Amino acid sequence: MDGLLIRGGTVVNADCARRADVLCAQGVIVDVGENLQAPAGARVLDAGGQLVLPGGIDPHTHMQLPFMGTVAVDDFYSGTAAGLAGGTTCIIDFVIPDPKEPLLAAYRKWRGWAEKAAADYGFHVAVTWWSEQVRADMGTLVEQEGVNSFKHFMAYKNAIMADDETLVNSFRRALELGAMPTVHAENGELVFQLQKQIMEQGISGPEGHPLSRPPAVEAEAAQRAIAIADVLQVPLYVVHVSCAESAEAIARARARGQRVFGEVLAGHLVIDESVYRNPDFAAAAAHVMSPPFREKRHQEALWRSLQAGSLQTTATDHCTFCAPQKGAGRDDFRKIPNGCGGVEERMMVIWDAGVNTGRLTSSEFVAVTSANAARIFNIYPRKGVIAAGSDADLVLWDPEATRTLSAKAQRSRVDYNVFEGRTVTGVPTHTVSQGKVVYARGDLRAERGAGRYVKRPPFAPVFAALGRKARLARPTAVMR
Ligand code: URQ
Ligand code: ZN
Ligand code: ZN
Repeated sequence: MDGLLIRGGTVVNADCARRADVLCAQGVIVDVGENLQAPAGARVLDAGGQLVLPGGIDPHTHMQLPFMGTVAVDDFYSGTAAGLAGGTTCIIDFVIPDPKEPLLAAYRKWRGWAEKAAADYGFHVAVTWWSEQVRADMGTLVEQEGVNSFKHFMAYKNAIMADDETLVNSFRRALELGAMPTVHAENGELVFQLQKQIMEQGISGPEGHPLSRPPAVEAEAAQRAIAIADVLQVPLYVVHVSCAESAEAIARARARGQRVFGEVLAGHLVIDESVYRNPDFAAAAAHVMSPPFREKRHQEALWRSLQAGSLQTTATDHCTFCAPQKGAGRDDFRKIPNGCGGVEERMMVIWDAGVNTGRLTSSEFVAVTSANAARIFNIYPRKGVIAAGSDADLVLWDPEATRTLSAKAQRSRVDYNVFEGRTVTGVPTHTVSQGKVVYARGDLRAERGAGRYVKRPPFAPVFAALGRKARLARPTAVMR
């Protein structure tokens, strides 16, 4: 029998924490309760009083993304392996078609890349252009491929930016299909013009990056996406909310009863914009991502939004480029590939800065690192909870142990760590994926190709297939 009994821990779910053993078999949780017996042949893992958490879900990664003339160095194997070493057992990555590239062709390409994944994964599919074929492909992706979320980049003009025609058509189509539209909210035209203006002023280094993307550029797009979703009565998920203004816009919309969800990156919660003033180009360029790291005051607003429940998930936007790749922008910050790492460090950073400071309880930690992403993207209770019948994705968590985060120690292939030197208290000691111990006290046994593609069902399609008069109706699906 391939069973695993995790004994002597405290199980922490988003709704409650209790002393309980966990029995797993054939990759699923069979029983959760006190004094469980290990069947013959089962492995027994003594949790020794540690916490037992649902495996982390990172709803925002870009493994081996082709972007800005290069390719992210962490692929689906190395990136998911790094995640397992940090307690994350499932990622939701992105299929990003080039403009005019058929969505289904891009989807098949990404599916091929992801076959090497060491942990489970799903895909948001980006809608980067619009046509009747895009409309049809969205239907195929929802009805046949288990995609229930579609991404829209409101930034990256002349590349993957979605204009209002694409946004409105795609949001409407998502509503018909019972899928969630998501947005990267930055006004791409403002970024484009501010970048040009800043270069003309003679500022070409990484310090120009945050200057060209002030909070107002993000807040405008967030508010516009919220307004479009409100008119169309479709839910909305805003990725990497980085500033107080966007978080407040989401809170206002939710207070009006609009179904808007928000995500915050571990990096935006603890790293500020001073990193761009580092005189060392490589160190500053290493932190170039969008939206940029902000002034410290935004961090408190983001933490309070997480505490208040107006932001629901934490992610990393793990999209890693090494120094030689970042060097493409040595004389022009617009050419620095945007992206940073974090998939291994996310849960430790959120625990250390969130739970140890009293901002989050351990159950709220589970909510924002796992359960809420599972609920919003409709894979709960398969993922996001320790309960009979759920996937056996678990983390043994030692709240007293410490680890110093560094590029030297990390599993990612990238050559820097945005959390460099941060010593955290509260670390994963074991990660269990599909009922197997894949990480144990530094010993990572991530298996290439062991990850499974996770289909994510649509929420109840609001109205039947095309042909009926399209009515604007409130989604029937219950989305917490
Ligand atoms: O914008 C994104 O989310 C992708 C392209 C990763 N890069 C980044 O700077 N966030
Ligand atoms: Zn983005
Ligand atoms: Zn991203």
